[in-house]
Amino acid sequence: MDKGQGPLTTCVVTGAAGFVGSHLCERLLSLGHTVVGVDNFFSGRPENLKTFASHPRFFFHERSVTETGLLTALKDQHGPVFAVFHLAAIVSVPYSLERPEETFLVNTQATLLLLEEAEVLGVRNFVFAGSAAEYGDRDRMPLTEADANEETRWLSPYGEAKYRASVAVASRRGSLCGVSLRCFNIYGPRQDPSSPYSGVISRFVNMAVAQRPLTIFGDGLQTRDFVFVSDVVDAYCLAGLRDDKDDIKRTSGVFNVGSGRATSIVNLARLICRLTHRPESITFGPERPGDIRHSTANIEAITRVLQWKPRIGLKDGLTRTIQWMRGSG
Ligand code: UD2
Repeated sequence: MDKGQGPLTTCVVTGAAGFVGSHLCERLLSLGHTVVGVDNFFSGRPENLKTFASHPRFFFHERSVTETGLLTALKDQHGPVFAVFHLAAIVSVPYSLERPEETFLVNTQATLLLLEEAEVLGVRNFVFAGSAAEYGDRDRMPLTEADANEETRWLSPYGEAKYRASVAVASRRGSLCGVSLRCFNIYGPRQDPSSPYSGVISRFVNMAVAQRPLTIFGDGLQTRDFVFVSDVVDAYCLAGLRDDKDDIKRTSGVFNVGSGRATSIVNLARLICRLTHRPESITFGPERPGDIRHSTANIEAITRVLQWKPRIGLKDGLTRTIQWMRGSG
C-alpha cells in the first residue's frame, strides 16, 4: 500500500497533540510533508509532541478550532494548504452528556465552519475524525456506513454531534474532497490510561504492567472492534494525500475504520495477561451504565474505495502497546 501518494504538501492537523493526531503528524513528516499542527491542549498533551516538536517542517499553534478565520491565518503564515486533517474535538462521552451545547459547538459547528473555510481557500482534501459512536446502539453486526442515519438513537451528544459533522463533510460538493473516517476502538502507544473512561486496552495494559488486577465492567462478553493506531494513520493518509481530481466524487464519503473482527473484553483481558507474562488476574465489577453490547465494523467500503486494510493484528498491536507502556511507565 502506498501511503505517500501525491506531491509533497502542506497539511494542517487539528488535534495534533492528541493520541491519533500526534501519530498522524509524525507519519506526515516522515513522508516529507510540511505539517501545521493545531491544539489547545484541552485533552491533547504536550508530551505527545515530544518526538517531532523541533522537526524543521513542523509548525505548532496553540489555538482552538472554534476561532474564526483559523485556516486563513494558517494559510497566510504557511502558504497554501493541501489537506486538512480535522481531529480536534471534545472526545469524552461523559463530558458531552454534561455539556451538550459545548459539544455541538466544538464537534459539529466548528467542523462546518472549518469545512467552508477550507473550500474557499482551495484545500484539496478534508478528512474528519468520525466515530463508531455515530451508530448509537444497534443489534445487527457488522455495522455498515448506512446504519447511522436520521433514525439513529444516539446514546450521547458526542455521537450525534460526530454524525452531523460526518454527514456534512461527506456530502461536500465541488472541488474539495470530504472524507469522514468512522473509527472504531483505536488503541496503541500514547493512549492515556489515566481516566475511568480511557480506552479499555490502555487501562488493561497499564494495570497488567503494574501487576494489578484487570477489572471488567459487566460479564466481559461484550465485544469491540479494535484497530491499531498506525492502521488508522494509514487510512488518514490514503484519504488526505490523494491528488486525483477525477476521483473526488468517488472518494468523498463516510468510511468505517476497524479491524472487522469482534473481540470480547474477557478474551482481551486474558490475552493481555498472557502477553505480559502474568497469571490471569481479572475481577468483575458492575456493568458500565450506557455501555453498548457489541460493535463491529464492516470495512468493505474503505477496502474497495481507498484500498485500505488493517495490517497490524491484535496480538502484534498489543505487544507494541505493552512495550511502550513499559518504556513510559
Ligand atoms: C468507545 C469510545 C467512546 C465512544 C464509544 C461509542 C474509546 C476509548 N471510547 O467506547 O469515546 O466513541 O466507543 O460507542 O474508544 N471496560 C472494562 N474495563 C475497563 C474499561 C472498559 O471492562 O477498565 C469495558 C467497557 O465497559 C466496554 C469495553 O470495555 O464494554 C470498551 O470500553 P471503552 O471505553 O474502551 O470503549 P467503548 O467502546 O465503550
